[in-house]
Amino acid sequence: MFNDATNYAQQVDEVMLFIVISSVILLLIVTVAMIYFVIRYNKKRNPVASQISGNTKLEVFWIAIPTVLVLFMFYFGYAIFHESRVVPKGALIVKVVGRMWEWKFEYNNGKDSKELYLPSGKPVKLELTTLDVNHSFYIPAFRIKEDVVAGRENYMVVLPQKLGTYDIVCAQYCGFHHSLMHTYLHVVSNDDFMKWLGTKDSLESNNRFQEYYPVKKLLAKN
Ligand SMILES: [Cu+2]
Repeated sequence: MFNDATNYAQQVDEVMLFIVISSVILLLIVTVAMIYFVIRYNKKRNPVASQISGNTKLEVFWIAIPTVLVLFMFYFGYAIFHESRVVPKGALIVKVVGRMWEWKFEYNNGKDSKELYLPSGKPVKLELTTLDVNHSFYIPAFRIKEDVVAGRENYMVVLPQKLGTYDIVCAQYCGFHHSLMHTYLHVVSNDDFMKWLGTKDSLESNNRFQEYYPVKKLLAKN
């Protein structure tokens, strides 16, 4: 379950596990108490109901425990969120452009690509924009997802630390071909990244943008 594709993927998994385990424990406690009360206080065993006016100690206990638990969940979640929002100095900046129904990545030397290439071990700021409707940029293996909102610039910070190819998907329903809005992230060594960045395989070689866009053309085809 745990993975170390980024600096915080493992932490996200740990928080998730913490939340799941504490929820399961609470569920068991509540369920067992419920079953106990149903049996212990049914009509046969307890024909006359007794009135209880309250129990301060018990009430403080069941307010304090969940409050502490929720604060813990918030703290761990926020700490990781914070990491994904603070842009470290010298971060590589890549522009991510969403569009019905695909992604485009622009590097500051003018190169653009349909698949995202990132060097391992270097912090990256992904600047998220859309040319049309709202999308959501999601890298499941990195445990990170950020809305790409029309008319607004959003961003995310990642530190890839394991070579490999990962899925990138759109996580916000954005129309007819939303499910096809998928591409790949290649985390490569720094040398390979520099080599790739220097080569020219531009959008012209891959015309899916034109194929799907504009929408009118697409609808006419069907
Ligand atoms: Cu989308």
